[in-house]
Amino acid sequence: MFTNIRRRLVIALTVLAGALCVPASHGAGAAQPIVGGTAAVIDDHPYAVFLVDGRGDQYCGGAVISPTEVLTAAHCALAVRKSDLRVVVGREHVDSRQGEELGVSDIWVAPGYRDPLSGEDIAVLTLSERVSASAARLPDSADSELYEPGTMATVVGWGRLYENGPKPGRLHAAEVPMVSDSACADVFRSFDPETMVCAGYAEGGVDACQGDSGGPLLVDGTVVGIVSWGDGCAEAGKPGVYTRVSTYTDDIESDLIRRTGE
Ligand code: 4AZ
Repeated sequence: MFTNIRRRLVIALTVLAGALCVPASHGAGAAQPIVGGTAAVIDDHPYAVFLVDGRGDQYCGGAVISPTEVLTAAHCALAVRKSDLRVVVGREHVDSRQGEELGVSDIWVAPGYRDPLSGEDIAVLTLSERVSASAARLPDSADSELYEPGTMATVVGWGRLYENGPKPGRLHAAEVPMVSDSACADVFRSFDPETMVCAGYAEGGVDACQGDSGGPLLVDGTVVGIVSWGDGCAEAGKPGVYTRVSTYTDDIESDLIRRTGE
């Protein structure tokens, strides 16, 4: 009798453990968040913001870098009239009312920016009010170890689950390894190691995608990259291309000091 109960208990616990241990992945080929990532909690990425256009639609990402500044891609900052652009801070689900929405009082765009493929795809939005969300760190201009090929980085955003696929409507995060400049230059003729850096697996499967632009690529909480461009999403042999943030840290910090004295 006693052993029977014990055996049932063991069976019940085994079933329960099995249910709890189902992997988060949805099987090969299934659509996954960002591409190949998982749903993420805003409290784990409090610096992560999204940009909405005049119709209130999410179209890009960004990262809080100070109480009044958001880092994003130049092509995101210039896509919408400044008076229409709103920054949403602290909201995990696009359709919720969590967090806050702020206007933009000023936009700094890298002076040499023309289009993403030419590099310099970086901008700083000044928010109309201060936010309490904790900021992501900027890399030192000499922080080369964060860019070591193979270093694992996290990309977060509200973008598509696969090329031309649906948007999940919530924050997702994925892990990708940093790629060497020479490997990236072999793939993309317009790759510029001064202003860009690549990340992704040789076999593909994990990547940023449409709508993730402007969002951060982080190593240990430091924004090493900004989602900029790519050839499709998560294809084998085609890493994502990010703006190399360390090239601009001095520019961003001197601009910040000039305008806010902080
Ligand atoms: C985009 O269109 C986009 N796979 C962003 C990132 C990548 C591709 C496209 C990288 O916003």
